[in-house]
Amino acid sequence: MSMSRMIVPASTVLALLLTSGCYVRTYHRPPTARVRVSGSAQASAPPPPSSQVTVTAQSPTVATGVTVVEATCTQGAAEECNGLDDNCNGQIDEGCGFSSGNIQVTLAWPTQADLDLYVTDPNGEQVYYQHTQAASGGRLDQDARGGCNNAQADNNLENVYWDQANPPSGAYQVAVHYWDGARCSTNAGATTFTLSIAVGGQIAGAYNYTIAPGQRVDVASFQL
Ligand SMILES: [Ca+2]
Ligand SMILES: [Ca+2]
Ligand SMILES: [Ca+2]
Repeated sequence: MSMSRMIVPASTVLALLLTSGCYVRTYHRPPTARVRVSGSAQASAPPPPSSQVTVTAQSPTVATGVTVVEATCTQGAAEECNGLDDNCNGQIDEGCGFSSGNIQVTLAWPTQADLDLYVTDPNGEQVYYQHTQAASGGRLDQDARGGCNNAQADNNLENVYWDQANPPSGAYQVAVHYWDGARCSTNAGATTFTLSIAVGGQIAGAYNYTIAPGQRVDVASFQL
């Protein structure tokens, strides 16, 4: 819509209003104030969520023996609780009771072994089952199969995430350990796990590795 405008000096407006008996309230808008424009025709798209704005990662470095899983996701597919992003939305196993965020590292495995996920942040602070909250914002959802605990809804997934807008920059290291403190864990024998890393709403890497009881493997590291 367009309108023609006529510029009238403020003093003239004031004089007219005073003579007509109207009360005039004036205020000044700061020169930097923003004006909100409504209407759908020219409305711009809403900004993306903060989880997808600024954070990117260099391609993770992978340890010897770790197999890189090629992307197999399908848009619209059902998201299974398997340590992979099945529906290509950049979140791993959403709907399985775990949190996501600007960084998400998810470990899944198919046996009764007690595997443990360790993610070390750029400050050297390690997030794992005995230290589930880091000062940098890192969180571990649960210690799956902790001491062969079967009480959890899903006993074969561990998930570490940073859900703030800007996790600290620097190097992150991801490791997995096979707890061998009891036969209820080690009876499972060698176990092949799947681990995925998502950064800034995109999958940075997905991996497989066959781990033996008592072994610890530094799966991957990545840099923000
Ligand atoms: Ca997903
Ligand atoms: Ca999945
Ligand atoms: Ca565990």
